[in-house]
Amino acid sequence: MKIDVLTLFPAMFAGPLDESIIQRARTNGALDLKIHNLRDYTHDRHKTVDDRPFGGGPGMLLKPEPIFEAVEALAREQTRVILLSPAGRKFNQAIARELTQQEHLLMICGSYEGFDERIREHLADDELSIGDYVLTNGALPAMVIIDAVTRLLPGVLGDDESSREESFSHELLEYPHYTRPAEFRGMKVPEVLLSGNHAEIARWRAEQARLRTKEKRPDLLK
Ligand code: 9D3
Repeated sequence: MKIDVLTLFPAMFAGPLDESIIQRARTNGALDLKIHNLRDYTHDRHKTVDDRPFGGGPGMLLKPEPIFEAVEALAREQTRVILLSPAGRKFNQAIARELTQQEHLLMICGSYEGFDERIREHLADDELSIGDYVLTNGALPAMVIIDAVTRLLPGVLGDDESSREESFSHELLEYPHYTRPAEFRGMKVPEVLLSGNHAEIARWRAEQARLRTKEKRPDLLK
């Protein structure tokens, strides 16, 4: 999958996507990620990306010209153009799975300044938020979505990670896990896990997953 990101803060992307599973996906070719500075699509001396709202009021807006030019330079026929903003539909695992079906994503990060509405109306195929809290810009949300989508791409997780993914994709919280030692500072691993009785262990785990979900995330059971 190819992902292009348009942002005012390209330096924020150095680090989080250069480690671990995402870095492996990039080196093995599953993910082709490019970060673009919105200011590179301006033409004036001051590299202006924003302006004051018509009709007055506080704050500034991202102006249409640099964003239209960037999308015209970066998007192709099969590109899904995604605006990141607090007003978008809320990102979740189902949307992550849906996005894995796209050949090319172009993610446009908002800043604390909103978008001129014509960007939303004429460029965006989709508008996403990562949750109901206020961030300073859309760079972290873009990285969150890239991380969630990339790990689902074919060949990115190893066989072991993939089968764990499948066995936990039935939308409950996980049961409690323990490793050695069987007793640590007086804290004991539940006896059933040491019993060797696999049917009983499976029953205990299923029960724990249900209890834990009911306690911490009752919304998942509805
Ligand atoms: C709260 C009123 N606004 C400020 C003038 C709107 C606003 C616009 C842009 C507030 C924050 C931002 C910056 N955030 C994002 O661009 C953003 C975001 C977020 O803040 N929370 C969750 N998901 C996302 S996706 C993009």
